[in-house]
Amino acid sequence: MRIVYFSADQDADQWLPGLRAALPGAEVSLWTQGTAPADYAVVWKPLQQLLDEQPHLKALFNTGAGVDALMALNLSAGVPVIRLDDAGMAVQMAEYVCHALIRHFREFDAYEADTRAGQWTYRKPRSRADFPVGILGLGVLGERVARAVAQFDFPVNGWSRSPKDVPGVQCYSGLERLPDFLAATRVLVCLLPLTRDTQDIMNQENLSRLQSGAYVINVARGAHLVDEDLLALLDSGHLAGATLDVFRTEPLPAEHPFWKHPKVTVTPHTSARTLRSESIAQIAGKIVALERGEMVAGRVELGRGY
Ligand code: NDP
Ligand code: OXD
Repeated sequence: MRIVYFSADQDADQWLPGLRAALPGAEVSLWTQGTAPADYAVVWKPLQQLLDEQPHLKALFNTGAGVDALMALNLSAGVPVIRLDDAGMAVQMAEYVCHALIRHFREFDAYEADTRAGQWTYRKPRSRADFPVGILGLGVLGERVARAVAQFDFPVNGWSRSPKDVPGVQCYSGLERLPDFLAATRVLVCLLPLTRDTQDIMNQENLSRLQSGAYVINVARGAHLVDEDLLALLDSGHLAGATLDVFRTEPLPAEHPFWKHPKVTVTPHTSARTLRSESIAQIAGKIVALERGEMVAGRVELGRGY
């Protein structure tokens, strides 16, 4: 069996030996222009040329959860695309979102300022009931985050394309229920895939529907958020703040207003990193399963874009 690997950002020196160790019978090589046809490709943000030169793959594995970079290319309809399905990302996402939520809810930024000023100041406790958390996307990551947030007794809402039943979560589905979901939400978390239906979803109209003093946590993709609309609503006071991990242009350009905005926290697309050994183990397990003719989780539906 032949496997080719290509990544725009990951470290091939580590991935190639890892894949070889996990699949000892396979010939694993780095993809370069003109590489012989392979059975499987393992990729992150590949070049169109790789897809054009490898049109008969048994499967194309994406070494991330989001497949928007792949969807922007010309994929051959007959090649199954398989994405990472948790692989250690869900717990990272849960801790990142809970951290951002609790930091905001418990006013840690204000306490930090007091500490710097040498001031011993109590703030009135806030009620969790006044901070309902709404999660856009109740998939592998969104549902894990919803369960983690519910553990802290915040009211939790979730929004997905198809109807769901998640214990402890008020579930909404479909575009027609989006306004109700937003009106019931004070802390908005985005964990949607980036598709033509979800691009720009956090815009002026939708963000204005959130409860007053709302807080936004974007851990999905930068193009879900209309930057200028967020800034205008922060400045008007409708929004209290935002924690943003993903941006339209990454790295975030030095001149972008998010860097210096007092109500915005920026992190460098780090909320849930691809963990190499977990990801290699998952991909190798799926290759073995496919070779046996079995179904595997994480298959992308090309028509819907995720
Ligand atoms: P899933 O595919 O498991 O979940 C996606 C969820 O979004 C599903 O609940 C789906 O609904 C819902 N959804 C999709 N389209 C729509 C729509 N048009 N309207 C309403 N709901 C919709 O993905 P994951 O949870 O694994 O990952 C989510 C995203 O997180 C990734 O696509 C990626 O962009 C981002 N990500 C970011 C990382 C980071 O470091 N910042 C790391 C990893 C992922 P349904 O269940 O009905 O299909
Ligand atoms: C992913 C990511 O989609 O790292 O996995 O953003």
